Amino acid sequence: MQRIFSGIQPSGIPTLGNYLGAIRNWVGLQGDHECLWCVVDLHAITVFQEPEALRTQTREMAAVLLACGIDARRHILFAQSSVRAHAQLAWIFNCIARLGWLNRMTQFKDKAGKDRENASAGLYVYPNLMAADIHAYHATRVPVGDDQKQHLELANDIAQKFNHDYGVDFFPAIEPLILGPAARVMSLRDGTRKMSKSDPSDQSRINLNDDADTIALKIRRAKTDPEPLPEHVGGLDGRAEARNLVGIYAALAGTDHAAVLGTFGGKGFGPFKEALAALLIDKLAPIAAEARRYLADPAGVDAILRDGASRAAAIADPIVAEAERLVGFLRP
Ligand code: AQP
Repeated sequence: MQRIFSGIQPSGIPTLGNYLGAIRNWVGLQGDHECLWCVVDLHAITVFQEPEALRTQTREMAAVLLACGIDARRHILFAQSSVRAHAQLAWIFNCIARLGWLNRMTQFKDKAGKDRENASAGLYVYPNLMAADIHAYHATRVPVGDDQKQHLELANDIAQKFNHDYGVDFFPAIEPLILGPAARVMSLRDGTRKMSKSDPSDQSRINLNDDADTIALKIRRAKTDPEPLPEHVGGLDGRAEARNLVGIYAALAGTDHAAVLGTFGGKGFGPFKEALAALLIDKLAPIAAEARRYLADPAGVDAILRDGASRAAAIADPIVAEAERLVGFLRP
């Protein structure tokens, strides 16, 4: 059985984008893989987080993952900072990765924006930590959104260089798993930007804990254009907001853009938005209710994370100890 590692940042409440691009696919992979699901708080602090908010968000993220169907008994759910091996291996990888490789990473350019000089050093070496997350477990498959493909290529380059420099065949190659029809969900306010949990505008996203009224209002206010929906998929070209809403409907209904346009094409956005809101509420309300049930017992969620961390460390510690031996650290 192949081992999977994937992570999600506790940098806010998880969104519909996180759900359709990642979490929903994770749940489906649990049947035939050995899975490690990680709330990546070390990654989250590459951008400043209020300490109390970070603690709360880490617990909330775990609760939402459990509510979505992540199975913490048969698999492992834990917070990244609780397993020291991630940071230990990341330092070694900081010394393996080349500046030229990191300079090509488009996510750093996107996230640092125009104010690069003021971005944290952690944001710059974020891909090295991500490589360590995966290689610390000798995981070979990583389900991610398509925006993360470049980071996985870098993780493979790091593994190859480590193996080459130390004359070993220690870190295996990893394979990205890009799943699902809605690989990229876009902002409700701007169809050219991805939906993000840290977007300053709450109206730009559906949060997995939004109640029915909030979902309905956000969809009603979602940006569109004055034309009716097209009857054919080609008519979505140049209409980023319409394409995004149709894509969300298709992903939630388990169908494709053409089938959605078969029903709603030629009509105005009004009835389509009403149907989309009803579908979202139908799919997301049970998740929000289940997450609330978990969060009513915060100590219970913390106990699940603690148990996950000790099982994760039992896998990662010997692998990272061997990497340290290969590098030449003396363990007197
Ligand atoms: N809009 C999206 N559409 C599809 N997939 C998405 N993912 C994130 N946003 C979308 C996928 O969710 C997984 C976890 O992401 P993350 O929390 O580690 O970081 P992120 O990609 O930076 O997500 P956010 O929501 O945009 O967080 P912030 O706002 O903190 O930067 C990944 O597999 C990602 O591809």
